[in-house]
Amino acid sequence: MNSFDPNGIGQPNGRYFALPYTVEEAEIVLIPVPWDVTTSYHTGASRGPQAILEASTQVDLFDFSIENAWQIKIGTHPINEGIYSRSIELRNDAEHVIRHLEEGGDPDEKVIVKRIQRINEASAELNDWVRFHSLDYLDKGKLVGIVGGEHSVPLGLIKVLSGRYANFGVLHIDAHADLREAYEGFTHSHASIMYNVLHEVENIERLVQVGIRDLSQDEMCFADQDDRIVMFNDEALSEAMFSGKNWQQLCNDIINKLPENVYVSFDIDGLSPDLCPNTGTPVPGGLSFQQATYLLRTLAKSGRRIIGFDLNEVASNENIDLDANVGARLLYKLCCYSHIANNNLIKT
Ligand SMILES: [Mn+2]
Repeated sequence: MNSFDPNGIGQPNGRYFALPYTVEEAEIVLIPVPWDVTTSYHTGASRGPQAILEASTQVDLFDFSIENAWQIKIGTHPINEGIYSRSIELRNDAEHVIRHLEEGGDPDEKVIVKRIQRINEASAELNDWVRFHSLDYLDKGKLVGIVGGEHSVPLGLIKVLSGRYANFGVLHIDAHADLREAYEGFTHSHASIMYNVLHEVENIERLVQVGIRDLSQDEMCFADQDDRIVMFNDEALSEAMFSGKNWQQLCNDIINKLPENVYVSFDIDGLSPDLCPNTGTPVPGGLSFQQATYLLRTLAKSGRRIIGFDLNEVASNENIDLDANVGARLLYKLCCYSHIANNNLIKT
C-alpha cells in the first residue's frame, strides 16, 4: 500500500484496476464468476472476468465526480479456475442440446433430458457458490459486485440481499427482457434471470428495465401483467428523444420509478453493439457509453442507495479487446458511483 502510486503504470496483481486493497480491507468486493453455459448464440462470457481484469490495469484511476477516486477500497475475490473449467466442460453439453433443439429434435429424448438436468444441477451449485461468498462479504459489511459471466450468475447475490432489505428495486440495463420461464430447457438460463428474480425473490418492489429491444411476445405479456415491471424500451426511449425530450428528463423518469434501495444489473449488450461486438447476443440500437454512465450518475445523485450490482455478458476476443476495455471502465464507474451514492459524496 505504501508503495502504491495511483498515477503510475498499473501493475497486474490479480486485482481489478491493479489496486492494492485486499478483500479484508475493501469497502467494495468484486466477485468474478467465469461462467458461460446457457448462452444461446456467441460464447465467450466465461473469459469476461479475466479479460476485464487484464483491461482494467489500463483504466486511469480518476473520476470527475469524486476526489481521489483511487482511494475507494475496491477488492477482488480471486478468479476461481474450477468454475471456469466446469463451465467449458458443461458448455459442450449445452451446445449439443441447443443444436438438437434448433434442428427440431425431440426435447424429451433421454440423452437431451439428462444433459439438461446436469446443466441445471450445476447452475444451482454455481448459484449456491455465489450466494455463499456474497453472504460472507455482506456479513463483513462490504458492498458486493458480481463480474460475469453470463447473465444468470448474480441470482445468488440478489437472494442474499433480499434477506437484508425489506424491499428493493432492480435497475436492469439490457437489450433483452430476460423474462423467459426457462429457455432451451435451462432453468437458470441467461434469458431467464429476471423471471427467476421476480419468482424466487419475494421482496422485489420494482424491476425497471432500460434499453430493451429484443424480446418475445410472451415476455411482453408477462411484463404487462406484472405491476412490478416498468419497461423503458429502446424504441420508446429513442422516439422520446427524436420528439425533443432530452436524456436528462428520461433518466429522471427512469430513476423516479425506483425505490430507495437499488440493485443494478448491467448486461453490456444494453449498450450499442459498437461497444461490445463480442457479447453473446448483440442487438443494434442501445445506449451510448455516456448515456449509460449519466443514468448511473443520476441514480447516485438521487439520494438512493446502491445495495449491489453486477456487470455481465462481457466477452473477449483475442483480436479485439474493445468489449473488455469498455467493460473495465463501466465496472469502475459502477464502483465509483456506488461509493458516491452510499456515502452522499456527489459533487454538485
Ligand atoms: Mn442481454
